[in-house]
Amino acid sequence: MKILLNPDSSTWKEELARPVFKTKKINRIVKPILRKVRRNGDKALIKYAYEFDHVELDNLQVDQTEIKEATAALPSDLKEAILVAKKNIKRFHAAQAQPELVEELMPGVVCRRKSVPIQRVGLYIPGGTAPLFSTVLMLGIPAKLAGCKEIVLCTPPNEEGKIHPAILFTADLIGIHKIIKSGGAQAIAAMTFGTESVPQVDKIFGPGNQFVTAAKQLATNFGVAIDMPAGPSEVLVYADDTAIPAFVAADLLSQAEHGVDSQVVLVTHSQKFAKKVTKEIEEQLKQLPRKDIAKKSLENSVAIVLDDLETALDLINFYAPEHLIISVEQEEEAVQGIVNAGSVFIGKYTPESVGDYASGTNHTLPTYGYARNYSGVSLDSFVKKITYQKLSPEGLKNLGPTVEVMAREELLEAHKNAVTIRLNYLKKNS
Ligand code: HSO
Ligand code: ZN
Repeated sequence: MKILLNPDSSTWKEELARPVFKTKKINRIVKPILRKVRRNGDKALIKYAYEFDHVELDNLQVDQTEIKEATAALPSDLKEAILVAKKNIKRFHAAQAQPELVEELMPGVVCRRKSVPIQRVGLYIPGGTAPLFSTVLMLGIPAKLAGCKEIVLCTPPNEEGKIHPAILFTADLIGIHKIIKSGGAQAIAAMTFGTESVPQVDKIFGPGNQFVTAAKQLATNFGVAIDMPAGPSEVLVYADDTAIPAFVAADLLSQAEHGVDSQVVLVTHSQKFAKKVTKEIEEQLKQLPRKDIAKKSLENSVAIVLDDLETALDLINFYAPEHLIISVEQEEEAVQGIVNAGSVFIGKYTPESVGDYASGTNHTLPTYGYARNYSGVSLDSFVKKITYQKLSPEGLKNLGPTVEVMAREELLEAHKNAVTIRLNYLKKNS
């Protein structure tokens, strides 16, 4: 990891550039997949499972015996851990529910706003090098709490046609019963258009590789919403001399091991501290099973030494990290100064991993600088808000003239008339 000393703010963009995606090339592969799934439904999914996952599937949907087998296969400490995580995530997300809003704005003019669940949602859970059953909790729990009517989960099978037992156990635990053995762009296509086995959905959630991300983006052309534009995992650690270099190194490595394109950044106030951390990284890296992945992503990563808190905050807000760890003496000042970040981890005893699994916050967060304008997934992501208004005769008398004047000025006579006709009626009949 290279160390930069007080880089001028004009160079931040370049020094902190995230890895670029070649979307054109990827879209060229993904578009025909979408087309074929739309046309051939399950048949296309089975064909792609053979081609990409190297498995011949008879059935796309996971059945009850597979769930039972998975539950039996799982060690009890893992089941207990999943239960603890579920409890925290459920409680924190349930607390996000907003009661219906009712306001009488003028006598007889009442407006309301209510959260209504998105009816059909699709959850994508990647398989591959790390089976992210924690993501089943992060997406499934708020979907259930929100009251989504139909929840479908797609995840790729292995070469034996099986899904990781922890994914099955977790899905079953939270009450998701439609689990489809399909991954990649084809799974996104299936949820976008619907197939014989996969229901069409209104919104698609979940992380994935570049093909999944591209397919999700294309799905939005067909009336499907997506959680957010996704990119590789990232963490920025802001630490001063009061932090423990070994902890900081461990946190940086925890995100570096996600994928070769992950990015980790250290912001600190002394070169000496930065050097201690890089030395620690080298030591800890040796022990990691995924050291090759972490090593690659460390090549995209940087330690930045800045003189003061103010500049550090400017840089952090400029970068807008998905995860931000703050381990500095002026902790509260730093926390208050943050305006762009997905989720913030405060103090030296709060590793980012706790948010990935079990603290209660959601781990589906905006990457790639989208923390400037997106929030992470929450209960809100699974609802939409409908507004209502009701006017009594008194209300229309109070508000009608205002609308008549405005409509007249916009030269929209029919709008004005919809009010006038009623006011005249009231005059005649009172
Ligand atoms: N850090 C990842 C989520 C995750 N980590 C799942 C471990 N499992 C993206 O925020
Ligand atoms: Zn993680």
